[in-house]
Amino acid sequence: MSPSAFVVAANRLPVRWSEASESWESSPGGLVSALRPILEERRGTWVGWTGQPGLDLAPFDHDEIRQHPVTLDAAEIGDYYHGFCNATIWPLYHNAIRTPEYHRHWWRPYETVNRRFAAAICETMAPDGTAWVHDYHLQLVPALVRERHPASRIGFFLHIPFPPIELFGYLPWRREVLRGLIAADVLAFQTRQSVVNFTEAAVRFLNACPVEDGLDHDGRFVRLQWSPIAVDTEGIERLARSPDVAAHATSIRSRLGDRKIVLGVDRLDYTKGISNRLRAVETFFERYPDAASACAFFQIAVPTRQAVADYVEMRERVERLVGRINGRFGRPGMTPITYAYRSLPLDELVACYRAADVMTVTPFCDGMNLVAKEYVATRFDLSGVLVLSEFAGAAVELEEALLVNPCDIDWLAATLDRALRLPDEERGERMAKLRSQVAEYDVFAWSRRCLEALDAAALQSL
Ligand code: ADQ
Repeated sequence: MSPSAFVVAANRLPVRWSEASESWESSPGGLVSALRPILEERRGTWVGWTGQPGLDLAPFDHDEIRQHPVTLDAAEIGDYYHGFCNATIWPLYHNAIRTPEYHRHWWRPYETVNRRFAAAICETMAPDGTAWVHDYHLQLVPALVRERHPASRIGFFLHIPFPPIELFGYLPWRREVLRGLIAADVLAFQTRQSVVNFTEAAVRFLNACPVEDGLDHDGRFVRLQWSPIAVDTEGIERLARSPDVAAHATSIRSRLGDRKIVLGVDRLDYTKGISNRLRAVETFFERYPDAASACAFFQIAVPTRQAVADYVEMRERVERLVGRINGRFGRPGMTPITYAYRSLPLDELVACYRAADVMTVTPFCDGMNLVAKEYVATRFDLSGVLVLSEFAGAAVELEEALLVNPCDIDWLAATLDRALRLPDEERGERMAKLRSQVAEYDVFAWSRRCLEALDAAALQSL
């Protein structure tokens, strides 16, 4: 098989095995749609894990994208994925909201799996090809690919925040991680703050030298780039305008009693601030008489990392809170909070966005948060209000949202009241500005921005 000039590597392949149809199905998502044209044009390959333990498969084509599976066994899924990725790096990079755990027996499998990904990339990529590596699971990969294919171009995109040096410095393998990343040609982050944080860590722990737009390290230049990820704005708006979605949105509204609808949509993750949001809803119902009968709060929680005890406990806590609030404020035929613990197909999700008068996105810390941008993309009639945490990467661009501190329950409760009573004119003006932001800079603009920087790195090295 001829080598690929362009390889994308991420923890997961963009396909899932469906038991029902006994075939691979494309995973929905903006990243895949943004990369599809580039993968097709450059005859690219996607390297990633299938999501199933021990499954050892040869490369195959799906939906015109070459899939190159990487095998992980059950022990590696425990130590590399649930351990180092999601119990060390995830909490550490999200401001240590949970205490990160540092275990040598997790670090070694992380190294091993990163080596396996790098080997898979080198196997499939031409020696002068381009590899675009994604996220915190694969931070050692740039250096490992560079070792074997020194003439390749390597880009890395971090989907989550890069933490301040006071936190990153705790990582026992901080130098190894930095050396892994700094071997890229372009390192891209969701926010300028992450660029600053990475620069400080590389200067302190690797003696890298800041230069314009990047760093010099060991005689090499690495470009640091601020590249906030975005959504397929046009595609989402098209769906939002479709008659089926409109009919579904109307039926959601009528099933919720034709009250004002406040929506929350998140993976059930402790970074997302779901409990605080619910506590704010409770305070709102306490403080503003009739609020519980005038508005319905709808929380959709997507199952995630269900094997991890912390996530199981969080689910119980959230569900207890929902029960308590409904117990306090509900009446026969009127449930203040509707809660769904499941993943939805995109058209149903968009119908929920269309049904919502107010969208609440209140993470304690979030690389970007695509839900906020998706909601805005669906508001073609300029209706709707976005309540957004200052601590989501999206807040940098979506300044016209009603910004909140998710730890300030009183502020959050007061903002719910304000959002529901925002004068039409102000609401329309804010939404128009938000919409021009997501229209101008969509997921295709994002991938162009990242890949142009990588192509420029290729020219510089000629
Ligand atoms: P996530 O933490 O997963 O991503 P987010 O940016 O909100 O967070 O993306 C979630 C995606 O899942 C959205 O595209 C949304 O449509 C989808 N989704 C949400 N609820 C759903 C539901 N009930 N059913 C089906 N789909 C649902 C990480 C980082 C983020 C960063 C992204 C992309 O943590 O900060 O924005 O990567 O870089």
